Amino acid sequence: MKNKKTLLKTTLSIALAGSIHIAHAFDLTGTSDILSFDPGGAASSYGAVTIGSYYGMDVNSDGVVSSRERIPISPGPSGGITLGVLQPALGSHSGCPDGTESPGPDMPWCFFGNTGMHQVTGTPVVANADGTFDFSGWGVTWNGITNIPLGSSPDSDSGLARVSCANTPCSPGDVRNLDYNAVVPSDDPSGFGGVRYALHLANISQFQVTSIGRINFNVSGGNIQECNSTGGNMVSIQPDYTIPEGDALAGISWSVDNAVVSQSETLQQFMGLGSHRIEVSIITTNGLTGAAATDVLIEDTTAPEVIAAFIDKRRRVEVASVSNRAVVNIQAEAVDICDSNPVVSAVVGAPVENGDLVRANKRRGAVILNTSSLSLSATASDASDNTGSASAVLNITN
Ligand SMILES: [Ca+2]
Ligand SMILES: [Ca+2]
Repeated sequence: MKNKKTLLKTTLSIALAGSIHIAHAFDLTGTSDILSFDPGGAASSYGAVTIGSYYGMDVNSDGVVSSRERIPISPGPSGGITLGVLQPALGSHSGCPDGTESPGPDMPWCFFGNTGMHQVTGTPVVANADGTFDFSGWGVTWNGITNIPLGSSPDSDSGLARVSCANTPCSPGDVRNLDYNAVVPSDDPSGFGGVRYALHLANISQFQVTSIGRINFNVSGGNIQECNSTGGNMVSIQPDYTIPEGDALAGISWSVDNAVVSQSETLQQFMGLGSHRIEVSIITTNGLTGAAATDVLIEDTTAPEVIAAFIDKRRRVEVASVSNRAVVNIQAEAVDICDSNPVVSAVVGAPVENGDLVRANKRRGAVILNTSSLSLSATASDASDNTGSASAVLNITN
């Protein structure tokens, strides 16, 4: 018996030596890819467990693994589940644990008076890219039965373990727990065929979640857009991202030019002329986080619309020709889509000859000049230095 145990331990160490690093959406900190967990909180081998890690069997077949159906577990000699390698447990037997066992992911426990241990055979536990863990190789050795496979269930997430935050809402530093459900195969020799099984690993502390992946932006009007109202544009930005199945959006925060402006899923923000840095950060219920940034440029490339006209002072209509001694008003104004107050300048000119006489009367707003026509030229510029112009001619008849 002594020799057999030594041989089995040797086999186990070879399997562990083949450890491969699995890089996925989840990063593991520390020196090894071991999924550690807190030990269960009840001392009795079969009793109520309310804290820590446990497994449970729905032995009364009411569809629920109640607290009274839970058995606390604690990490095995390797510190927990070693990712990427098989982790067989050897030496299960009748009667409760006696120290002769070679444990795998967890220490031996006593279930219905007999010793059992969890193990990973056939397929190693690995972290999937979508944030789940592959538990299809999960199982138990109990009461001398080599393996009771617990790698599947009739549920849609058969063979998949899920990670969730201990608290709601989740924060990036929150404690993570792992939950896994399976059903004992109906033809299992243990006598527990068809019984539901649940695993809860509390505080998988070496385990850190990372990004939900790439976030894209749908910017109304595009990342470079023409100013379409006074001072800037109202911009709507919809983030485009993917959250793993079984997870949900828990929080979102938008900042524009380093100031937090919104916690709505869609950003609605007025942005003035110029370039703006838009940043979004997202956290899911399970604690996955994501962040991304984009730039939006609001520019004004449109010149002001300029109106230049001679207006008959009495009739208030634009005129192109007036008789001698008529009085007209100068109209020289501009409107701009983006700039509410474009700068306008205008000049009036007239064809003259050498020796012509000009009599000015500034106080009365009058110039007496012998000419047959006047020309008005107006220019306007907006805040972005776009310039528009217009002109008008007034003919003077006798
Ligand atoms: Ca039950
Ligand atoms: Ca403009």
